[in-house]
Amino acid sequence: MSRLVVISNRVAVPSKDASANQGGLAVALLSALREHGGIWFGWSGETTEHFTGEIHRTEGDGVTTATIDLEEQDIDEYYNGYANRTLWPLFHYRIDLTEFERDFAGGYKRVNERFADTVLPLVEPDDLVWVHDYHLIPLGQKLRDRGMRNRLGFFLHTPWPPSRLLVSLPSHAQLVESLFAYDVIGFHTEDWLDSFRRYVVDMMGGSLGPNDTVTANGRTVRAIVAPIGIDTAEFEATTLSDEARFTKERMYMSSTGRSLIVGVDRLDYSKGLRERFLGYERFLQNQPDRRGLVYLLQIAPPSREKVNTYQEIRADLDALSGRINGEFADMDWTPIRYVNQGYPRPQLAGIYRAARVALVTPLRDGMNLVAKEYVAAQDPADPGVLILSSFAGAAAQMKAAVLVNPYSAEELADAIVTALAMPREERVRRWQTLIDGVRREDVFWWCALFLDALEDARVREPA
Ligand code: GDG
Repeated sequence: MSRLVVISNRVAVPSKDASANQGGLAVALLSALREHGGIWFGWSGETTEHFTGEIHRTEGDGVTTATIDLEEQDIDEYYNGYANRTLWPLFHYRIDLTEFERDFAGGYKRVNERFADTVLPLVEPDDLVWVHDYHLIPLGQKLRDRGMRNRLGFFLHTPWPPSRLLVSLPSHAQLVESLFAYDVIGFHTEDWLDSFRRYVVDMMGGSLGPNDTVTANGRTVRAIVAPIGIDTAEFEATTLSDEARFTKERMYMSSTGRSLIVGVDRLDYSKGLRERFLGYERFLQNQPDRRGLVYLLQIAPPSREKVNTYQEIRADLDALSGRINGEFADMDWTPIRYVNQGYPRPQLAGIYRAARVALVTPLRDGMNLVAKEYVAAQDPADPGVLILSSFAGAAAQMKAAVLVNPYSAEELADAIVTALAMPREERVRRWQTLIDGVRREDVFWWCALFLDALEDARVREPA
């Protein structure tokens, strides 16, 4: 079996501690690394005055991590700049928030080159190399420029935008062209893959071939759909842990007789939090009899705090939740508990389990793992109801959820009414369909799907 080299912006630290705050992606990639042997390479999260390319290595639990420090300017231009002020909003269809700065593009190129220069000596000829996400799209090309012949894969965790939006990026042509340096590229859904294919055909004069291949400028790449899942077995077990049960009881005791509606999202404009609050407000307006019988717990740990739009959305949500609470709260009832902190995973599992309804209503999302975690945390005999945005990648697999248009306050309000009133039989029926999918297509299935495709690719001939 070939060794695996995973490259992503940040690296997860291997840990034997099951309660460690590791997301499903980290768990899956670490287990693939354990199985194949190999290295996880990325930015350390630390800054250095002058970039040296010095590699910090850790070995632990069968996995080697290798990280580098970046300069302050790199972080401003590459991470906070091109990745999170240019590509992230653009890929989430928010051209109004997209910033086009030459310095950002320069920093993006520089850091991708720095990654290529430093990781190259760590890679052995037969290794599989798997690059992750929008931070590192051109990395494959940079590695090929330096003579790498390995099988190279790329996975995009965000949506791929329609060509009409993508062409607003000044260097869209180079960006897409650079993807042809890979052997396999993966997207979460048919929709994102379809947008990519259309760009190749319409904008590059490329063509589609058999076996998911896409050809342009004399290069062929396999472009596949590989929807990510969660570590379902682990999450189901976590839900039954003492810490999760205790948290569930704590939730019940803090709100006797009231139904919990939960939202869990990184504080990000793509997650539709503003629209969600407005939908919930509409529900309170339309349903005076239900006031006092429900409450919304929105967990929203801040992210990307150096980026202006994130500071703005935070201020906006502070004001909006305050206004809604001011208008509807009673002496013994607060309609929205809005919390800007994260909780350990077992507590999160307990909160999901206590919730009658989950509101997962992003305006645009590559996949959305919260939807899957919520399903995995339910009591099979009395499950809650998932309200899911049709614009999340997860909607393609989770059609048994109550699907909504997250922009419509009326639709959100109606969906909450439907969910709260849904008879147990129907809840069980929908949940069973959902959990079957979440169990079958878990994160290990995803990892194997992608790596099998990559193993099938051929090592390149010497140039
Ligand atoms: C990107 C794509 C795609 C959240 N709050 C807490 C907490 N979380 C965890 C959730 C979940 C993860 O963070 C969020 O994952 P999502 O998938 O919802 O969203 P992104 O962070 O935007 O991820 C997305 C994903 O990549 C994978 O490809 O699905 O579309 O945007 O696991 O549970 N975890 C803990 N405490 C919290 O308070 N422990």
